[in-house]
Amino acid sequence: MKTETSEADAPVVLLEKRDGWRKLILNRPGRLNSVNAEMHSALSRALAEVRADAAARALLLTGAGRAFCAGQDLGERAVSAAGASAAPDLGESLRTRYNPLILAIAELPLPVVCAVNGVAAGAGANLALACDFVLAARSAKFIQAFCNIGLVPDSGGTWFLPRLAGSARARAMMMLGEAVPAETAAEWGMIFECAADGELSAKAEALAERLSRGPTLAYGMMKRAWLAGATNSLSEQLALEANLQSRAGAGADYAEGVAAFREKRKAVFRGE
Ligand code: T3D
Repeated sequence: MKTETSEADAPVVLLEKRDGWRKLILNRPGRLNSVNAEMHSALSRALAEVRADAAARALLLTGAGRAFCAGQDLGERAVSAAGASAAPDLGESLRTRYNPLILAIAELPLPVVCAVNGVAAGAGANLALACDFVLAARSAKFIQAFCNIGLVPDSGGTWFLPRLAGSARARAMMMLGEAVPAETAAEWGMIFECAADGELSAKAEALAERLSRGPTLAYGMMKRAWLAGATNSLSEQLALEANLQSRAGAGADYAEGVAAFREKRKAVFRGE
């Protein structure tokens, strides 16, 4: 278990090792897991650790306590503003902290499951949407809270949200800043699934475990293709698919998958 310690000596991020997958927990429950500078550093290190870990084939992200994540720690912003002659450059904060965090998740060559255990607001909502599977507890809600404090949605919200929820719903969420319950988010296709509160953790863990036994190399390439598909022309995307399939087809998992099909047994993928 990783122990990134805060001033109060509480670990702000926990990284737990499971058989074939890793569990990353945002752990500032008293501040609804809002993200301060210390948590940014800890998350960055934890994600780099997962990426370098050859035994990690899926990642589960969740929050401790009653919230998933309330976005930027606004207490930290108040301190910065009071101590500075000019307002802090929030663009710089995005460039150096939030943007690398979102890219680290979107470009992690492993499936990322997000278990939204409670409210997900501001950058916290968009952190969830950057993951490959979002499961949310029935009592959870998603809030594009930025407009409530005079900001523009960030952390990929203007990119992910219209693609997932559709333009009309994305605009309403962003401009009204109202809470969207987990059940509605699932109906809209904004998230994968809404689960009973008491079942969320087990469902998300079972999914991470299942994914950790899948064709990891192919999963990583799927993520690349999805990202590239947002801007590629059809012919560019077809060319990319052909390149990725060359690599997948040369992999051990393809050989195993075809052999298992022919032998009428379940494939045992090694992720290669
Ligand atoms: O600055 C940059 O770097 C740019 C990037 C910005 C990215 C962003 O994420 S901007 C958006 C920041 N987030 C928000 O605006 C959300 C603020 N929080 C809320 O709107 C509400 O707290 C929630 C809707 C999330 C939850 O409401 P509720 O009623 O369940 O809880 P609460 O009572 O409001 O909060 C409980 C405690 O957590 C409370 O502290 P207290 O009074 O018990 O001492 C509250 O102040 C604290 N808290 C909640 N959110 C934050 C927070 N503390 C610091 N930062 C927060 N974001």
